[in-house]
Amino acid sequence: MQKNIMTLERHFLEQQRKYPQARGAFTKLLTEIAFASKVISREVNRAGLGDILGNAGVLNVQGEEVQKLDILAHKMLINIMDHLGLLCGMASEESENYIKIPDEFPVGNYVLNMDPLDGSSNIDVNVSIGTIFSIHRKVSNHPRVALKDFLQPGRVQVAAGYVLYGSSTMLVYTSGQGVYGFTLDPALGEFLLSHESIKIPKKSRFYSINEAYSYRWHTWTRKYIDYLKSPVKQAGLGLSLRYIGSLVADFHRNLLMGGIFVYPEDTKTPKGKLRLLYEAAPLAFIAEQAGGKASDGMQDILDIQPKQLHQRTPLIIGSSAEVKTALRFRNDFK
Ligand code: AHM
Ligand code: MG
Repeated sequence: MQKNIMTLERHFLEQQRKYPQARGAFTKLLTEIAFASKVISREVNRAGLGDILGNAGVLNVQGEEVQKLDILAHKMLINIMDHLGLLCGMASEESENYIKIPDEFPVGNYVLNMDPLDGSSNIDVNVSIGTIFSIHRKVSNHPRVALKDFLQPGRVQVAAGYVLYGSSTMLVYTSGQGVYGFTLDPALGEFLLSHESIKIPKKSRFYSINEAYSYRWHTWTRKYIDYLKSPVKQAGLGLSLRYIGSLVADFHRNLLMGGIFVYPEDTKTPKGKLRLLYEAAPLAFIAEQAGGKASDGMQDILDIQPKQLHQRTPLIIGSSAEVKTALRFRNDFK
């Protein structure tokens, strides 16, 4: 018998039935993020063409110049999300300050943190990139929105996810009831459930770190990576190195295949490079829901109380056992 085709909409309806806390507003919010990601996906797929048209001096249909994709993704998400009455504000990697909902629109009970298009070095060269998002409840008493609404630990996220624009477009999300992956069927324009209850494999196959920076690593990182490459470890596991330089793509591969991603603190970036609110925390939520682990070296990423919107953090994320081993090295060789 043919399997039921599970669209995102049907999945959300079923989730709503199972978990009454997944209310309509929340479902609508995720649905609109998915819609925005379809628009971004279309633009990403036409990126090369945009350049060709741009070079020919042609403007797009709105008569605007072709924009950089990350800015376009940022504007697209704001444009699709700001008037729905679901959000009270947004924070984006592309905006220094948080984004308020314009006065003419009502505010809702949720906050959206996002990296509209992550993997900037890969955007122009046709290599996988992604959108990362994180949703929190409004916590301040402010009638519209306050900084406090954004500076919440990852542990209280109500949902988080990413969209990977790769060989296909995939949306992976969690709302605390497991991790689900949907693949975009380009002909239907629908996300269809392709990965149910994703669990990160216990056995690691890959490690991901930018080895070019080894000259600036601290001792623990050098010792840990040496250990991963040692004959003893290799004999047991046969780990391979993969590093795309797009966090979403590196994380996604390790989530499905088993592995660890490390962007550590080092002499050039003492606090790491990646951003807590819209890169590390959402992926940490997914990692934990998939049975994995995420740490900054001292505590779980999800327990960090953010102090700034664009706060950076070291990130060690992936298969639980592998992350624990990395933490042992960090503890033993400070
Ligand atoms: P970005 O937000 O400017 O794209 O930077 C984040 C990206 C991540 O996707 C990736 O993991 C990391 O930067 C790669 O950095 P590096 O080139 O230093 O290894
Ligand atoms: Mg980014």
